[in-house]
Amino acid sequence: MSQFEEKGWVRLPKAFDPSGMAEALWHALRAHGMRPDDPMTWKQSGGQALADKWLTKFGKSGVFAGVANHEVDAALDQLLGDGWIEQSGRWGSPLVTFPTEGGWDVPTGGWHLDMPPANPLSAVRMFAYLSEVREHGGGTLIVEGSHRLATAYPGLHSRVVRNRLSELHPWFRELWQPVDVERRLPVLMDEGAHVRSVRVRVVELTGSPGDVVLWHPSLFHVGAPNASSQPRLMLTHTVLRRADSS
Ligand SMILES: O=C(O)CCC(=O)C(=O)O
Repeated sequence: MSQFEEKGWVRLPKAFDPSGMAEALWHALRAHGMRPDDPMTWKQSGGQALADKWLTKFGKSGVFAGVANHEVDAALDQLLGDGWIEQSGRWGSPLVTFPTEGGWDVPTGGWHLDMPPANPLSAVRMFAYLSEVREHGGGTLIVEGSHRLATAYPGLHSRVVRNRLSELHPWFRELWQPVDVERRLPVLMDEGAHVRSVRVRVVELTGSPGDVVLWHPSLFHVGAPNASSQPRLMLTHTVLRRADSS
């Protein structure tokens, strides 16, 4: 079993040349009053990524098209065969989270799947890193392995799958309705659990400029607080399996 099949994600280190991309993003942020050297101008968004329409539009303007190179294409071929669409040109929506003062934790709410479980794999989700995203620096949290449990609930949406998994195992209840506040983080992030023979664990997707993470659209995930001193700058994008692809 490949890492993607087993854990639901795989990193392509230094997959693209990030030169100039963070600067281009800052150029766009500057036009909306945010400056890299002035934290007073950094917009707060409840600890979550900025969700402004202009930012999404800017991301799809083609300025980040260089992420879609041969290395990333080849990795997508391996996962989806050669029948996929939407990779080139329009990469990708910026994920910008500015530092918050509230400290870092594993959120209880907001965990979701991006697509209902489907077989064969209907899409691949991607993150591309434009800044250094270190531990507790706003990297997305995933429940590694959860895509394999989610396949038992084809076509169902996040809330329903969440309820079913909570009924299935106390580890998921601790994630979403915590009781043991002191031990919650080690239980979720270090110990994990075996559920129906699948190892699950909360993993923080950190990364360096140029890294790409490919991940399963039915992996439980959530945005995390940025407790570092630096803004998190990433991109996200989806490629879809072509309907006529085997
Ligand atoms: O801001 C984040 O890290 C969460 C991103 C997310 O939920 C998504 O891209 O589907």
